[in-house]
Amino acid sequence: MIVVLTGAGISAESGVPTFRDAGGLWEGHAVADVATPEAFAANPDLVQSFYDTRRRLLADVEPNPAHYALAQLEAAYDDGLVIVTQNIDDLHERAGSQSVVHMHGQLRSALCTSCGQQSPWDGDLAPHPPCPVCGRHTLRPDVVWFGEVPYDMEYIQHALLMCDEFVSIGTSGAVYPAAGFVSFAGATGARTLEINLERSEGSDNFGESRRGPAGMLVPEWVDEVLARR
Ligand code: BJW
Repeated sequence: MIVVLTGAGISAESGVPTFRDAGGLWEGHAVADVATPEAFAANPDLVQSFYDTRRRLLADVEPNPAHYALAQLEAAYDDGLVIVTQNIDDLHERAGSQSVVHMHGQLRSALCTSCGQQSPWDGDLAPHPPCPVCGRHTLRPDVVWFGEVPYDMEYIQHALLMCDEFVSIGTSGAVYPAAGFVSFAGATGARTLEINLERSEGSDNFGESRRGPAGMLVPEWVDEVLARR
């Protein structure tokens, strides 16, 4: 089985801004200033607006060759492929991938802080619409902020234990627990490969690192995997 971890870099060539590259600021705010429960408590309208803007951007972007190559691999690879994405966009699904775990949540979902219900959501949250389930005006973006526990960790840890190959694509390796997955998978004997535009904070932990744009390197890697079956 192969586990693929994706980060903001895989969606960069689709036009989705990354977090920590040059320009990775939103209206002058660093990600740490808008992606925390404390920021949301202090300035909910600012934080809702940050996510409303990104949700609207989804309508203007398309999957790129890296997303499509992973979907092609999943369809053709009999030994199993799990994509664990830190991204909250839906570009993997729109490319055709089915086995996708969104460990940091999803833009197209709202979470009610009163009743805990997750609801599919495509509109803005800044106007404080009511929760479709309990009616309270307490919806927040269904995303995982610093200090919160990522989604589906048990499932991810099991997949990491079982995999023969772990591939990380387009992530800076700056945020845990995702940054620790390579060590976890490597300790159980999995082959580990990093595909990233530049050297990342985690590069030294991988058996192999390839540098370049995901839109070029991921299709090449998928061709290699399919050729060696
Ligand atoms: C390209 C490219 C191209 C560009 N092609 N490549 C020490 C140890 C362990 C934990 C901690 C620790 N200290 C603090 C912590 C906790 C904290 C943490 O990690 N802090 C760090 C600052 C150190 N972590 C947490 O709080 C997490 N929760 C947690 O640990 O709970 C405890 C627990 C865990 C497990 C079980 C039980 C309990 C939660 C972290 C939540 C992160 N949330 C965000 C926001 C999500 C919503 C949103 O999208 O707004 O997630 S922050 C932001 O960073 C977002 C991203 O998913 C995440 C990672 O960013 P990513 O994807 O790596 O993007 P970039 O921009 O950093 O990098 C892009 C890369 O792509 C670059 O390298 C480019 O070069 C490359 N690139 N173009 C290929 N074309």
